[in-house]
Amino acid sequence: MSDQVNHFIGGVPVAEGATFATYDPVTGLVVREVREADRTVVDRAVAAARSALPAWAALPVAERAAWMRRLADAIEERFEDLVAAEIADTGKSVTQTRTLDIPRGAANFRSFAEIAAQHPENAFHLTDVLSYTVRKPLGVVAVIVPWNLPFLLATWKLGPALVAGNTVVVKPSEHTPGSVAVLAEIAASIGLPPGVLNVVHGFGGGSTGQFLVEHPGVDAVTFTGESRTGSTIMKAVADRVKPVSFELGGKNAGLVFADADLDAAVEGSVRSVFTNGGQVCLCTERLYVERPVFEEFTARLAKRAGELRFGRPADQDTTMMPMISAEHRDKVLSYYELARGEGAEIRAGGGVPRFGDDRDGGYYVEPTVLTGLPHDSRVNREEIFGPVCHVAPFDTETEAVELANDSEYGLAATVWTSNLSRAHRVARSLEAGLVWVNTWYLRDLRTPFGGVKLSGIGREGGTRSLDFYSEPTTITIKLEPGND
Ligand code: NAD
Ligand code: 6OD
Repeated sequence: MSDQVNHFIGGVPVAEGATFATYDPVTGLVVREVREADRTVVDRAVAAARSALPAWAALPVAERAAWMRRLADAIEERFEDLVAAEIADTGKSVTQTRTLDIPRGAANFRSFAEIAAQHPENAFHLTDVLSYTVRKPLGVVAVIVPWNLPFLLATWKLGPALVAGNTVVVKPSEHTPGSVAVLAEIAASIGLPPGVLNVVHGFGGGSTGQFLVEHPGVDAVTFTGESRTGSTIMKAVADRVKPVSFELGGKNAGLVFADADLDAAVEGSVRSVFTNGGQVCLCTERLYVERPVFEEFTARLAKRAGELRFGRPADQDTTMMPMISAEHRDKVLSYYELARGEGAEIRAGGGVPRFGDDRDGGYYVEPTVLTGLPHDSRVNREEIFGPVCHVAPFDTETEAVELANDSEYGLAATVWTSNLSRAHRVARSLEAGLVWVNTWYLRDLRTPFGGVKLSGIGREGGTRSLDFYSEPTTITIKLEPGND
């Protein structure tokens, strides 16, 4: 793709609007110039989606599913372009990008093609009454996504929205326009009907994102991002009572019991705390460890944190990536300072790595392990979204569950134990949409995905996604008795 990112409306690139720069998190240097969609451009995108809607919605689901498979195939053909675009915007390691971010894009389209094709309509029969439901698309759906897993999260919503018969206008994060811009090229190259998938670029509040969600021609909003932004969007669409699906922030707990396989718990926690630089909504930021193993676990986690490798994205053994922006790096560092101020013991990290090369202009922070903070400290309450966790001891199972649940968020949790009954009992007691036992971020795309409390509204995943992206109409027929 070129260094200039344009919108994609009605099947063609649109080079309109002021431009803004994006920056390479590895070096802080400019990556590309991006067009910012103003209200006029957003109008055009919504109009294109609206005009494509009747024909797309009228296609048999099997044909829309076939389009989803073609998109998946084409993603695999443009795999390396997508990997390059994602790395340029985020500074992710090539290893992660090749194994998680881009393959999940293809899997998202392929899975929802299968799920939609097998999704039955309901029918209910009483003696002389037959009721059944038919599903219709919502219409034009606005898809607004963040920067941490740009391609994975956009396609996670596009797959089900499109296969359900909606047309979409997607707005990637202002930090990470590249991979969705390649997806637009892919859509054009396979001849996806113009207007079915439209892409507009720009910022959020006071810019493209706000213009899009407020637009009267948008029938529903599906959003992934910060809880505060979710709340703002909810207010913006309240007057029109638009359906919303929100996947929001987390302050996820991990519980490590003394009976756990400690090697697995340490390595699993290294993944759950530091993957993607801790910039995954599912990452663990609060670890509670049963007292007999607290010291050993914490020491081993801190040692492993210190061993993570700040290589270049292209190096196969890179395991630590930069923060997305200077602003986000400063936010994470402000929590490291706050932790010091609140009296934390810094068991690993706590600062900024120095490289002596161009990476000193990038947005790196050290992976950090903290102990010694009170449960109600801000560091333990607020989502930081960086490579950092606080570890605290607990004495009883009840206490562990209470500590984990004492949060405004409720997205994900991990439980490390070798006691099967405890695993079930604790998992059911946790106030979280997702609980992983002896693993982390293991996904089956057919399962409901989402959070409780400040972490979101609704569930996507499997048929739940199709339920959100469509409206059922119940048709009830009074049957004449004895006429059959
Ligand atoms: P963000 O809320 O700042 O931005 C997300 C998207 O919303 C961006 O495209 C942004 O431009 C847009 N936006 C911002 N303000 C808007 C407005 N007023 N109207 C319309 N659009 C607006 O989030 P972020 O910083 O990009 O992402 C990090 C956050 O996302 C973290 O809180 C993380 O936990 C959360 N997240 C949650 C999940 C999940 O599945 N629950 C997944 C990934 C990220
Ligand atoms: O794996 C997924 O489907 C998903 N929605 C992940 C979200 C990750 C948050 O950063």
